[in-house]
Amino acid sequence: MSLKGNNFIDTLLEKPGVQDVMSANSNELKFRTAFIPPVCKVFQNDRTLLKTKNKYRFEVDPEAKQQLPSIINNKVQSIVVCEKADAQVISNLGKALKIGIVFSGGPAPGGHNVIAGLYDAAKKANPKTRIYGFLVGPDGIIEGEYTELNDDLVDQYRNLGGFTMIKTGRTKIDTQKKMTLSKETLLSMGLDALVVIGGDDSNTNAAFLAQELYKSNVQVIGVPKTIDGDIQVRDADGHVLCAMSFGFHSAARAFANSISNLSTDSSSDIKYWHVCKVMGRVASHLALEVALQTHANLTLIGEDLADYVDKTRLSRARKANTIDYTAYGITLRHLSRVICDAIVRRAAVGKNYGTVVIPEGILEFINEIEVFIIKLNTIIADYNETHDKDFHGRFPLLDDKLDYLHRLVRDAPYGMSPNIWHARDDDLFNDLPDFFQEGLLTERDSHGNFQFSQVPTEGVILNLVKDYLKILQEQGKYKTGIQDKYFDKVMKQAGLDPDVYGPVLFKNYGNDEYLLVKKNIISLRTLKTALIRAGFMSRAGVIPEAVEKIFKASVPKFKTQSHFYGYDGRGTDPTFFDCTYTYNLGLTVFSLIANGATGQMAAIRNLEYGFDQWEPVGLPIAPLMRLEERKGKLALVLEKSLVDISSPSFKLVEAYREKWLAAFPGEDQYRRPGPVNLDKNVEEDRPITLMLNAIGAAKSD
Ligand code: FBP
Repeated sequence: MSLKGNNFIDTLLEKPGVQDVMSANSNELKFRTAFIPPVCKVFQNDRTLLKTKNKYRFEVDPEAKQQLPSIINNKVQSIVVCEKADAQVISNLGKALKIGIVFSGGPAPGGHNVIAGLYDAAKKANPKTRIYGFLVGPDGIIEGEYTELNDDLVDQYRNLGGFTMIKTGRTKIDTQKKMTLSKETLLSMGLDALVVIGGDDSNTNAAFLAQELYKSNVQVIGVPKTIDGDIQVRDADGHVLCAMSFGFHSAARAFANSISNLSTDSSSDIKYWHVCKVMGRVASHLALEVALQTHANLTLIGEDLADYVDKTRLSRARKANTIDYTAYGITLRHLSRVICDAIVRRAAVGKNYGTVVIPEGILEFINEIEVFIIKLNTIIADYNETHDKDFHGRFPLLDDKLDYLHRLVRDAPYGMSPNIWHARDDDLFNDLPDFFQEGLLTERDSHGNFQFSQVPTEGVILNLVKDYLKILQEQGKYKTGIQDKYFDKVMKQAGLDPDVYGPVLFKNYGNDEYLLVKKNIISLRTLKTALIRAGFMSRAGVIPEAVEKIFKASVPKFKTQSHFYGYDGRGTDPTFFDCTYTYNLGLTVFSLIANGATGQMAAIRNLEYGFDQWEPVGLPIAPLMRLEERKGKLALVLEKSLVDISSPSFKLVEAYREKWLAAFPGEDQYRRPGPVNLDKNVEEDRPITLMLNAIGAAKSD
């Protein structure tokens, strides 16, 4: 678009420096695109081979054996230096190839570097090799939409975040028709290999494509991508083969930087509780890393809450000689109590502010909600299977959807239970606020997954928190602590004796630095009653101004700001760790392809240790697959990894909870991770979660 024609602008543009600062080519961009990530030792050699590692074993699901027979016996392969290259090896490894690459699922920082690594290695092995990028995700394969990558395109995106170069999409190749169309595209292009950069569902797709294309000699290689960090691979004996998917570190660092800034703001302005929902569809890995990066006052971890036991209920039941099953696992109500407890305790030391981190997928770990999610998934999937129009198309409005659910109960034949939606489900569901019902009924993604990012989880939790805080306030249990020095000063300035008023007003006068107004004083009226009873004033008298001021300061104000950290961190530029990790993943992909592998996922072992210990490998996808519920049915998918609550990283977060809550007089314990930097001297060189787990697992001498 030309800017010419406006004299004022034309003159400005001619002035030195103006064009430069108005250009999109920022210094950061120049620095990033010129950066060359270090490569693992094995890739400092021109030729690499694969070495089978028989020591790793997997417990194979019989369903995977049946559905993926050609790749089920794949083994872990290590990339090794080709020591002696005879003519045959040289020709094999230097063949001109045609390779297709596709992004699948949500963006994750570092994806462009996987392409750059593959491109560099492939072109170095044979400049005639051609690399094609399928456009807008798997749809590009199904519809045959692709572009050939060249130096200019690849160089433009080196070390940059997003999947902008070829875009991404969430389509799943899950029907015979889509599989046939995909196969037609790949065969008509004469591809030797397809690279699928994706999460658990996309790597599942890669395995099925590898099976389908096995006889046609088209190799398929997966790459573990997802900011959620839930692709982590261990063998049956617990050996870590892939400690983390790429993109996780960068997203966590971006979230952490923003949340740390909020902590700084809230501890300056001392006015707001910042409620931060962070992405991670199910697993709470991102929330855990954010906790370690920021030391936020309270971080909820879904996997930990699922393990929650309500000890009060248990002991009440024990006394009554009964069993209270509702004491196991957390409910929304329990959860709001946990949060309120933190708020009340900080208020008691004068801190009516703070930061709370809530993982996006927390609802999955709350019993009552998880049941709804599973039931509604099945109802929607059943509807879609038996009708021409899909559920959301047929019932666009919330009322229509609710009416359908009511009908499931109403029209059920007498005495039979024909479906999974019962009158009790209907009643409980009707008690939820509209916006939450709408969220739970939201359209599932193409893989049948519940879209947690679409549900205002933090809103639901906050409403419950606000309600309960009101109750606690009425019960006189939620008060702002008044610093003793301040009370002393205010009273003396008014000519009143603090030692006379103190014991009447406060329950801990003379004992603590922060003074808590007595439980029964919850209003000016009850304050007056207390003063009359103490003989400090008559019924007709007026509360001394200083005393009223102190009382008002003790009434907590709960003000919140909600934030959702997801898409922003997903789009951040990659950290030094992710830049290096992904570039080496790209090199690994090429080695796997050049050496004939298929049905393997490129990975780097020892990510949890220093760079000099990294070991590029190919991991067999099929043996990692398990049956999981998708679209209301059991389907084979790559197993998701959840936060291990016995891991050192979680145990440390648990141990530091009290410290980070800082419900004591004095400074908070916030940590400043700083922005994503691409500088290994400023940024830590790997996710803190990985570092701690590795240190924690190491045997001491
Ligand atoms: P992937 O598993 O595809 O990497 O995506 C993960 C994620 O970023 C989740 O954290 C989030 O719940 C979801 O994508 C959001 O999806 P969408 O982009 O469809 O809104």
